[in-house]
Amino acid sequence: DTSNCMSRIKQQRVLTKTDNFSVDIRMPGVVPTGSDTYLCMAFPVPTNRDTYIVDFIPHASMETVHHMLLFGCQTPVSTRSYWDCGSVQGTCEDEASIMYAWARNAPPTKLPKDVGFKVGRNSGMSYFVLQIHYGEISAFRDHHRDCSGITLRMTSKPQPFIAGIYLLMSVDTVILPGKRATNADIACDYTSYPIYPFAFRTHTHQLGKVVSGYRIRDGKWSLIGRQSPQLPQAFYPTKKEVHVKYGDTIAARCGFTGEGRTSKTYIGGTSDDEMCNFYIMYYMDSKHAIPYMNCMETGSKELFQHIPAEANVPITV
Ligand code: IYT
Ligand code: CU
Ligand code: CU
Repeated sequence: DTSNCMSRIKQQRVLTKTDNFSVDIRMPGVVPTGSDTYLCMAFPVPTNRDTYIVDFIPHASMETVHHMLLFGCQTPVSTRSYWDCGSVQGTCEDEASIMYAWARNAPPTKLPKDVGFKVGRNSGMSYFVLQIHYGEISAFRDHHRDCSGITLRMTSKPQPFIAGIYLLMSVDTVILPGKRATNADIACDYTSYPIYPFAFRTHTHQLGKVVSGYRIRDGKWSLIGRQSPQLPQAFYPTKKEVHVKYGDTIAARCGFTGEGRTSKTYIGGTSDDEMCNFYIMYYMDSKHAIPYMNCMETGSKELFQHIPAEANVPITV
């Protein structure tokens, strides 16, 4: 019957329209109190139902913002309008998952078509937490207030592929003072459904020279990404298609130098400590998607004997 059919089309159109919406996450006009201030703000995910982030639109002033990170989690450290989240306070009480990174002078990566980050209170992601690292305080001499942030383009339409993050991190690296080169190695067997990496991000503090991530299949090492952690720590697009499937190994190495230090450097939260992180942003078939995975194992010496030489070559910036 025509009227019925027309109303169905109409309804669908309305649905498609309201399926898409935007969420604006902006600092509430802040003035950092010193150089290198980290400010965070929490924003409740606006719906209980599953929704998908399909695009990120950054709004950041180059002069004031050094970097921005967006996390998802269950319980932010605070729900005040904003808080100081430098090394001590942090972002979330529970585990935070990184979803987006903007860094000065780095082009931000787009999600591929049909790929979305799944959020919503039912999927264990109740809050967005925006972290902004403000650089030089001198940029605020004119007493302006900062409203930098990110607009999320969202949809309630289920996406064929779910975006996720695989984080490799070292927990026990010690860098000896004066020693020219120390490696932090991380490796885990991959035992889940296929993931399709499309971007990667490296993170260390001052002593990191190069971070490389690989898939190992039948003894062959394939590069997922290699970057200097001294360059803007954004997500960079992968250059080659390297899929990861059940039975593969995922591995990463961070190259550090202990030169210029007079005491041992450990993994930790301050800028005098170090970190070794390799983040893989991937998509996965939504049928069996796992949005976050991590690897904290050191891998065997024998395995890392076969790492490509490039992983030991510092990237000069
Ligand atoms: C000890 C360490 O390496 N911390 C890293 C990795 C990390 C990230 C997240 C650890 C946890 C997380 O929930 I997300 I537990 C670290 O803190 N990395 C920083 C940011 O916190 C994301 C970075 O810039 O990569
Ligand atoms: Cu920064
Ligand atoms: Cu760190």
